[in-house]
Amino acid sequence: MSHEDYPTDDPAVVTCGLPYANGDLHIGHLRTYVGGDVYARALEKLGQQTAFVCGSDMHGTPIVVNAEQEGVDPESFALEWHEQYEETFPKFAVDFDNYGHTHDETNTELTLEFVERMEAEGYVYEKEIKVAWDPEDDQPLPDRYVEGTCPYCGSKARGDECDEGCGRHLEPGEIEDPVSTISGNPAEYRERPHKFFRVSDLSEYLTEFLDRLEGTANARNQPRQWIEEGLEDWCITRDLDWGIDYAGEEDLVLYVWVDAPIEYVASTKQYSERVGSDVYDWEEAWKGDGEIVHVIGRDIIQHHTIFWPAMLHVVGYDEPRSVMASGFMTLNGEGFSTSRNRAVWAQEYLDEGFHEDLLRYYLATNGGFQQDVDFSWQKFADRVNGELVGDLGNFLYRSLLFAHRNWEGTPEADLSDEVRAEIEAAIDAFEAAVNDYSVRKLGDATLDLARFGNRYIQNNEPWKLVDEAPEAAAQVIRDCVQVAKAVAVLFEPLAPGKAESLWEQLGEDGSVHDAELDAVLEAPPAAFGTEPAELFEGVEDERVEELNEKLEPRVQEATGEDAASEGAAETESEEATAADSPDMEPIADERLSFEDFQDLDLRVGRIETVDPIEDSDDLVRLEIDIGAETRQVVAGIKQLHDLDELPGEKVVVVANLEKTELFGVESNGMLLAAGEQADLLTTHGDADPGEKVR
Ligand code: B3M
Ligand code: ZN
Repeated sequence: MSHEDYPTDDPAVVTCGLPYANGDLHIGHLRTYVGGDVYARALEKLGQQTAFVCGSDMHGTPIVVNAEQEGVDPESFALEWHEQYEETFPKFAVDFDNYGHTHDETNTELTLEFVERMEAEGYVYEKEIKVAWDPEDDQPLPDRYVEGTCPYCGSKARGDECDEGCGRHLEPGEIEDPVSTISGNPAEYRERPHKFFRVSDLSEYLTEFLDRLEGTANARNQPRQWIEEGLEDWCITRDLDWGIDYAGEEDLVLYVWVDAPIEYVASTKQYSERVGSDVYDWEEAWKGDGEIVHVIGRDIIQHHTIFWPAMLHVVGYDEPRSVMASGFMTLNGEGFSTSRNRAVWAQEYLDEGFHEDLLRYYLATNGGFQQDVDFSWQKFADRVNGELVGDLGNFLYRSLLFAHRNWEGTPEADLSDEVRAEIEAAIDAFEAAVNDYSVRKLGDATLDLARFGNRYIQNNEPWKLVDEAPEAAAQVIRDCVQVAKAVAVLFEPLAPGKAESLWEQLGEDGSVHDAELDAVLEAPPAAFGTEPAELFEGVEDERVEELNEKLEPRVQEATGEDAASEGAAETESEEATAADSPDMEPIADERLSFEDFQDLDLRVGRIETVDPIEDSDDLVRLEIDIGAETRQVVAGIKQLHDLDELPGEKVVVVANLEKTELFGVESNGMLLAAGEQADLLTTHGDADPGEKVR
């Protein structure tokens, strides 16, 4: 990969996957929007010109099927949700520069241009294919109108995606044993003429593209495999009334996945038209040399790394520089479910009175971006109390209050070299995190600095110095105020509201949003703006109990329904849980004695280094601190994790397993992991490396 580091001289576009305008948003949905927002803000901190855009996805069967169930027309149904999303995102400080939708004029026009161009370049052809049909209702059953079995992995699948199994996009006619989701009738297949995009011709281009692509590792590894298996052409039309009409074909609309990503361009164009192309030029971004960054959920990697770059390539637009694909979110260990109310809703979170920044922090930093993340009120409280209140809030409050009481603001002194170096290191870490596409490391950059601040004030004890050596005390506190200012700037992408309050407390002018990294080391004003106040409020145990009591009945009911409706229709990809899976391994009948279990020596470990083993597709060599010693362990996680994100992670290691050798490398222990994505087992409290797991 030969891209220049950020900031570059070219305009950047950061996009988030378009939400289907068809239902309430829950906090699981927010993960990619918060991730995108944090990333876009961080780029701006570096001075990179950035447009952060998104829009509602108004077309396709996800909308039609839901609208039909409610007895309303798809357009007004989708528009209503669109307006709601437009209001909801800013409440979480997800501030898109433009939020459009796929049914507006800009997108419709651009989409028609794209398709015309694809045709003109010879990439579109017509073919008779079999499409699912309801013989009783005599109507076609595109995409989410059918359910059946995935031809690739045998899992239950719906319409155009294998949402509970291998995650593949499914072409019309591919799903086996199709059944109508509307009538429950078994579907038959009928021949219909459809349009196809010759993606199979682009394997070579796409292979090279993937070698250049930055972002999370999952966004490169999965598609490489798909290309190796051979790319099929892509059906780009559907027998449907709702969507963008396919020019010249009365009964056909474009497949929703054609016009949806084009909204990224349309939304940028709308932004450009609003602010003027001298401020932001969408054409330079999309047809010149833009830095295009797509932030998505991992279930739509194929669309963003195969179909979309293929389209962009054919029409002569810039290819994405990066795709950041997040892992899934679970709630108390299981999938969110909109239809079964197994969720903490976005609005509900706010109604509980929590500041949006707490959730932003949790979502952005609880694990690497491509790792699956679980939410529970307890874990949320632990992170808020431990890091935001304990590390960050504590440092800020104690140092600023002390400054205020003794000097009524920032004491006069020069910033010490030691602290300057520490702040410079935090700036470097911030820049590295942006170039690594790691929102979690962005958080670490600030938290590590705050932890340093706490140690610094603790070791120097200015409260002891203030009477006898006031100058020495002034020096320490002057340093601390600079650290506080650095925190305000560096933490703004994650916690814009809280950073703004801190900025005001420090007496700074303007908005911290507009402050770039070079402001970090500028001297803070002498007088504070407001009396220091605690920035973060802790979440008490009783509060957690109360929140759990509210959530628990819903979770249980949804889980109960799960069991009752086994094999019945699922409608959401996020509902995929291991418990639903038809091929879940049965629990062994034979029992193990407690003594036998005790023979297993399981230890908490902390990953120190991770190196891919060359020539092996899957294996990596890890060094893991297990307390008494550091162990070398070989594990098959190369494709499944962003290796850069792993150092520092706590894991569970089988410490008394016989040594073995894999690819010529000794493995002295085993990492515990669950599921096909090798979700690594960890601990959630303060267990140190070396602690026994019982
Ligand atoms: N509307 C939602 C999803 O499948 C879909 C994203 C479109 S992004 C161009 O997650
Ligand atoms: Zn499958």
